[in-house]
Amino acid sequence: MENTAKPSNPLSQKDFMERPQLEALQFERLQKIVKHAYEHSPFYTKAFDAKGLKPEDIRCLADIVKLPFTQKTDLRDNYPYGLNAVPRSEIVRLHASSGTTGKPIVVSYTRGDLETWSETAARCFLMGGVTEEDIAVIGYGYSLFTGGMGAHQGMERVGATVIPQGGGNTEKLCMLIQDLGVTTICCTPSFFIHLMEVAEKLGIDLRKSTLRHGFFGAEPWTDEMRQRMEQGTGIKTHDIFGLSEIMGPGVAGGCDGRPGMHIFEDHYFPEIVDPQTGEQLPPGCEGELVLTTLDKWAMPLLRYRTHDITRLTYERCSCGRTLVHMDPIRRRSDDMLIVRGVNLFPSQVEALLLQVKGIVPHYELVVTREGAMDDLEVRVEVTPELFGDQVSVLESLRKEISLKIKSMIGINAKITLVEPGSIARSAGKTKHVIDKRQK
Ligand code: DLL
Repeated sequence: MENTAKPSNPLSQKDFMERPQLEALQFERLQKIVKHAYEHSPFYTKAFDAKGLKPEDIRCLADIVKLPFTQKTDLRDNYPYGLNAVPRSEIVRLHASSGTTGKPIVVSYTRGDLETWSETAARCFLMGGVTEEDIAVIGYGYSLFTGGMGAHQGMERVGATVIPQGGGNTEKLCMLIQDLGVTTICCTPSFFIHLMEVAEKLGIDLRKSTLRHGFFGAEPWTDEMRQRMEQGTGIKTHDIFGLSEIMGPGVAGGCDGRPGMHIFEDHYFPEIVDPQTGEQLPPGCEGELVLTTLDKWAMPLLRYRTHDITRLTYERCSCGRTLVHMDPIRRRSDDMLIVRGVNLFPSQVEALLLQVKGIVPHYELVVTREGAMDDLEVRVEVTPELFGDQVSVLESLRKEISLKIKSMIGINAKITLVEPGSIARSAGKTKHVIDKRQK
């Protein structure tokens, strides 16, 4: 049965707009942002001119298909500020995420953009039932990564009491949950399962704790993980989705109705396209999610190819929301790996390896899952001269690579130096990734 009762919080009421009203708002915002991008970002001026397109050519929402796509490579090629459409003085925050090679991609926000971001993150938490009575611990990293700050702002906007713990430090987190009466946790799903294991070892029964909600995202997770988390702790789990390029966590969030999430379409306009041809697909078809930021002023992104594979449905949800529903995201159309919530591309590791003397460009990344935590092993060949060298030389080489990966990508990887010629060669596309995690 459909739930028609709208929540009292004015922010959440935006989730229930009738579709004609929502679409009118989307169109009004689309026209404004397209004009803004064209007039203020040389990147878009060039891209529009190349297509012979003017902002006035966007006469209805369906005209969005006339706009050029944007890609991660556009951000990389125009690093760091090339897509910006406001003067630097209006930018109040920068974050960054993994690029496909050495440099990260940088994203900029105006004060208004941060407002929008906290609004949609807050709507996500409100959808999950968080109120100002809640005490929320943030277990996403506070860094260039958008997870920590994004969840923090959203929780503050709801009015919950926020504990900015950040990633890691599991034992301390267990203590905080117990001592401070934490009711809500935001972290990656794999980290939460790790937390459950640590709590058990410490003799802490999370079922008897005050914890009642968890908002998990930044990486794919399965129904089996959901069941394990809910049964093991008695909490209610909620999915939260987002990406740095578009904003950060809170582009979409899960309701109680069914698996998957609602996209906050009044700010982020979604399409599904065929990943091969780029052709827009009708509602209900599985394909690549493409997002347009309708009112992000510092760095507008038009038709951004997320590479996330999903499906959208527009029927009103059993929770009563009119917002489009997106299936849980379980896979991507590119080779980006997410290991412990950290994004990484094989090409990025390759670029780092090639900076190291004595390394040859034959490598593979082996991802495994021990319990709930992902592990990354980088197996890489060394030159024949080095391979015959002393153990201490090889050991310092291993350390050098490990440090580079830790500092540039932010992940502790096991480095295995292997004999020259031992990594399989291929005549076609080389397979650099062996992902042994269960899908
Ligand atoms: O992961 C933002 C975020 C932080 C979302 C905290 C949720 C919670 P990026 O580092 O730019 O941003 O990575 C974005 O992560 O394109 C998806 O492939 C994946 N992803 C994010 N949330 C989910 C989710 C943050 N709930 C990339 N389910 C995206 C599956 C997710 N995949």
